[in-house]
Amino acid sequence: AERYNPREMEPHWQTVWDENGAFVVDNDDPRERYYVLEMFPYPSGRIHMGHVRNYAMGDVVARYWRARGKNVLHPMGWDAFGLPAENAAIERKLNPRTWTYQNIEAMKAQLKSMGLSLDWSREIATCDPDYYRHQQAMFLDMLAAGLVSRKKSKVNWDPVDMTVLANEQVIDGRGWRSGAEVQQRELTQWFFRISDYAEELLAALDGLTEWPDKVRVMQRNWIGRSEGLRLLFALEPDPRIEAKSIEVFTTRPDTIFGASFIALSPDHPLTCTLAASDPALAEFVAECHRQGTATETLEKAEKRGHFTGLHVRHPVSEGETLPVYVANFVLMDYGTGAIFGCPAHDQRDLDFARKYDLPVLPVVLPPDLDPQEVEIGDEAYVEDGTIFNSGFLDGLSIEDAKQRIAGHFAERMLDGRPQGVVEVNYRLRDWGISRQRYWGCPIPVIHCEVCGTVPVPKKDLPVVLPEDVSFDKPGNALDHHPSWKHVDCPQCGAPARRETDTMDTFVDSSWYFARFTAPDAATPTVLDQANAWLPVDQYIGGVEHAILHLLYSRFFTRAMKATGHIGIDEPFKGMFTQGMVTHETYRNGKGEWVPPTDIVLETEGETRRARHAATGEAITIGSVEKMSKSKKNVVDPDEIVATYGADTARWFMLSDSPPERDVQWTEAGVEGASRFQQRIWRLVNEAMAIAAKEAEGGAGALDDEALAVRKAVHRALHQVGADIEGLRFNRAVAQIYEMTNTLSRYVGLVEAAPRARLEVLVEGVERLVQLIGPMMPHLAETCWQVLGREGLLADAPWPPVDPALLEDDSVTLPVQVNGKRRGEIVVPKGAARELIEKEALSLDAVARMLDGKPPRKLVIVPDRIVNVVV
Ligand code: ANZ
Ligand code: ZN
Repeated sequence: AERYNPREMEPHWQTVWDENGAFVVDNDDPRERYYVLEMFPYPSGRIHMGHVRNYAMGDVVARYWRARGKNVLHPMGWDAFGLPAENAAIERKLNPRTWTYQNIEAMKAQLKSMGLSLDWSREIATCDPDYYRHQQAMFLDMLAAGLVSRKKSKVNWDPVDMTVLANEQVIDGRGWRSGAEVQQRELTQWFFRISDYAEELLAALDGLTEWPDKVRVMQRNWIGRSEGLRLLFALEPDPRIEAKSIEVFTTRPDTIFGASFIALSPDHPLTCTLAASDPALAEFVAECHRQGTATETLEKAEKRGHFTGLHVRHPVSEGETLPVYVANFVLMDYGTGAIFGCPAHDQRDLDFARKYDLPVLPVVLPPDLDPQEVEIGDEAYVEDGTIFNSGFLDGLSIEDAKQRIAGHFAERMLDGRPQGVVEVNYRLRDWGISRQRYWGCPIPVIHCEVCGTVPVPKKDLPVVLPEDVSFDKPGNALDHHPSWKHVDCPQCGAPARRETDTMDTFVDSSWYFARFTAPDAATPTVLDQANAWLPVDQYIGGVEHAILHLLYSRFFTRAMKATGHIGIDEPFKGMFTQGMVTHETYRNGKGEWVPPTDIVLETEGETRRARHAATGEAITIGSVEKMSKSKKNVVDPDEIVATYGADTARWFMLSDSPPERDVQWTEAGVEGASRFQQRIWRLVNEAMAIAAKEAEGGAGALDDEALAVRKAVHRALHQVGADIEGLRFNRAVAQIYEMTNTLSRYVGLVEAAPRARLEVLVEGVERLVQLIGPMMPHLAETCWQVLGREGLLADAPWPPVDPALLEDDSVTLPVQVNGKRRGEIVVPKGAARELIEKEALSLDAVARMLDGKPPRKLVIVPDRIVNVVV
């Protein structure tokens, strides 16, 4: 046969599937439902290899369950709002909408060239008013239900880009794009009250048994529940202030005897009061603000403070006082914005104490040390131990000491209230969704001088983004628009102003999976349909979304439930996070990155060398890294599909490593995959050629060889199914390789053989074609035709496994002589005593010990063990 030509066959089948509506899903189909979803892409312009890997996996799952007779929903859409579109608008003078839709079109063509079994009739773009109108409607419902609030909060403000930045976008105190020093501003912002759900979001993690443990751990840490104590410290009188006490939040009240200072946040009210008359303190506070409040920055930054001149009374060590500092590492929006420092048992406190020469008193004794052996150097002791140096807490465990001290302070009064109150705290903050940006979903609210903030009446939705925008000025183009924001108040009719903030794009992706279940509905969801399809049976995406996107979606689903748009709590039943696609890196003599396409690799024994293809210059082979533009080690999916075809790319992506790990893209690997594709093609054609010739041959009994092949085929069927269900794609691929080897060997034996053998071969080849169907669907569909099967393979059911053929029918029996193991024999399962006896006694070791005499006794436990007594 001719070589298989993917360039011809792949587009052919894509058209056939399309024309047959092969993957269009009917909501009224009575079969059991299965919903598989890959995280939808941002329309950046081109798909990358990470997408290929992600969608190849999802497609295997979709095609498999489809063949298993389920009604499979496998949709695709576009996470289409966001900053890059605005940047393109500025740089290229393109309207963000035009840019976005051009990209969608280009990427859709790329996805289509991959042959994914997607229901394109349900395509969604989040920037489409038909999508975001429903988001606006739900926002209003959530606002009415008290799930949305508007409050003043500290934000990172980039004075050049004139926008709020997320903490993650502040790097070393500077805006990630502009490089400008970020300022702290108080802005009134819209928030989703996700923190109201902190406990529930935490507790429900236990039920997500089909999620990776690491993702659950990350969410747990992000929610960050801690049980602590609010504790009052009595202030020594000071003429500058009126306050009589400082309240701190601590999770380690057991270390109170080791306290050596108090630290206030730069934004603490007391700090503000003092700074008003203390220029040095005011300067310190300003410095802290320049540094920003991003967790990462804070962790790396040097711990610094400024002494206020105030002191508090030590709450347990009679007669002692503690100095009060303002410190850069204390946040205002956590706990009370004030802490007590115990340097011996907290690293930040220790760094701080060393710098300002404060006492370091250990109060937790490590399990295997004597008190006099304890010494704190540069490292705080944060492990478990027994309390010491602590008066009435001495000898208690940390947990017991916490209880005891909480009880102690609960009974004491200070400043008219109990000195200590137990409190549960969460790290999780409310979700600030206001963005001072054009290309996002408008927040459907109107500000009226008389009525305050007035929701846009639902009949006036959607609030549509204007298209005639200009990006000449930095900042929010919506705000600059000459007319858009000027409206009449829907309540009193007075001239009023539209909210010009748009929603964080994470809102858009927090419910798209629900919209897919009824993408054309006039309401955000159709309750019955959403409930029938959801939760998503298998969600697949990058681990980079393990926290925010997944947490927001879990919250939003609950908020949708509270407002009657859905009947479930958890959106994703099964979650899978795939590894990254990596590639070697290359550098030239000047240390510049060189793309793989410019390079020729040479192998000489163990050593590999690289040359520049055009100049011949020696190239250094560097480490294997995640594909990234900056290191130029990216491989373009389009080029791969054009050269090798989509099936080869898909196959290679699935074959080389476990799906949760990184996979290294190599040219040798793709070529291997491509060769395998041809090998299957040859095998199928060879088998059919023999079949055509031998069809007249006489029938015969199934001989041993044929039976062994049938067994191998059914074992592979069974295993590949189990591996796909368990998302062990690389193992499924390995099974298929093995099966192909078995069948290739068998082809030689079948020639001029009885008909029974031929049937086994044809069955085997047909099963092979079905097994590669989810992975290499185009090749499989072509082979299906060669096999002369009716209809599309895409519509064919998954082949059944004959359980009788799975049974292994030989057993290995250990053979003992006088209770000591001397060897083993392999016999058919349920073999007769005579056979076992004969085999056991003829073992060399046994024969030697018998020395020609018959055994005194022979114990045979069938299928288990043989014991010879001599
Ligand atoms: C005294 C102490 C002693 C603390 C010790 C720790 C170890 P988690 O577990 O993350 O909740 N803290 C409290 N409020 C803070 C704020 N606004 N900014 C920065 N740090 C703050 O952390 C709680 C601990 O972090 C608290 O317990 C407090 O320090 C600090 F050996 O109090 B601890
Ligand atoms: Zn009004």
